[in-house]
Amino acid sequence: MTRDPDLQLERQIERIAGFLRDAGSVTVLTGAGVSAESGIPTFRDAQTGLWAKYDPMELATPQAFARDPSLVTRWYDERRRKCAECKPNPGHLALAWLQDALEGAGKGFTLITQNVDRLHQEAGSRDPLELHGSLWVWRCTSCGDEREERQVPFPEHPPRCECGGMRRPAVVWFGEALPEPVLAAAWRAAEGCGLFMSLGTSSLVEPAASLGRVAAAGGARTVEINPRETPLSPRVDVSVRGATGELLPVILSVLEQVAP
Ligand code: BV8
Ligand code: ZN
Repeated sequence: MTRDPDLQLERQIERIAGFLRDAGSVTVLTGAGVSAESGIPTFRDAQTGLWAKYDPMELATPQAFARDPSLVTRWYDERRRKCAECKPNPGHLALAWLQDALEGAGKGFTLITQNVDRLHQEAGSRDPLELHGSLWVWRCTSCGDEREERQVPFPEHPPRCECGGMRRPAVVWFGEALPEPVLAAAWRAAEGCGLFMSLGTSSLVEPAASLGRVAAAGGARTVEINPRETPLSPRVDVSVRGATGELLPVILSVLEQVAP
């Protein structure tokens, strides 16, 4: 194994491009790290300003909403305001290009995301599986009405439904079950793929964190891109230390050269 980090990185990139060329179907799981280069703080980044004294793990729960619906919806509204200023980065755009290239070649492609910012859709990705819902969709806790809300900020917290009920973000909170059909589709996409890529996720939140193991058990090649080591790192074929916004475009440019 070479000691030269640049040469090692170059070899890792070539291996991943080869996996992409050879795989009949590719499944990608993204986490908050993919949106980091768009300026959206990751879940584990220290909260800033007003929110510095709150732990996201505490606020992203049904108990927090029941206890203080105004505080929790103001936190989400602040995140919506932040997201509204942010644009997809080269990592998001590379994944949209990859989907076009693979589906254009008659191959399978599934994008599974833990992110709630919808930047993948804004970048052109089609039909991503949103395991944890979306910051932009809000559900009435009384009548269940659910709709996309793009007005930023809300006039009141919590925002209200026409029926007078409180609206909550249609995200999956800690302790809540993931939407069954979405989780089942993600599980199948992990089990049946030839290549699984875990991008920008700390691989700590379940059940999303199990998808890499499911893919490997199904015989897939496995790849991880993350500046830091995660619990998945020792278990994948290639774990690259780096930023997705930088590395994904490089990998795809190598793929374009090697693809038949
Ligand atoms: C459930 C929406 C059951 C809300 C989110 C088993 C063991 C232990 C605990 C559990 C378990 N099973 C379930 C649990 C409990 C819990 C859990 O997993 N806890 C963990 C913390 C131990 N899971 C749940 O509660 C789930 N529900 O299992 O329900 C059930 C079943 C039936 C009936 C009732 C209940 C629900 C989990 C979903 C929670 N909601 N989001 C919101 O966003 O406000 S999760 C939230 O945190 C995000 O969506 C995201 O998914 C997650 C954070 O993970 P990451 O995306 O990885 O982000 P993170 O900040 O952690 O890491 C960023 C990474 O990026 C880092 O590694 C960093 O190095 C890297 N990075 C930084 N810059 C870059 C980069 N990478 C690449 N490029 C860069 N430039
Ligand atoms: Zn209502």
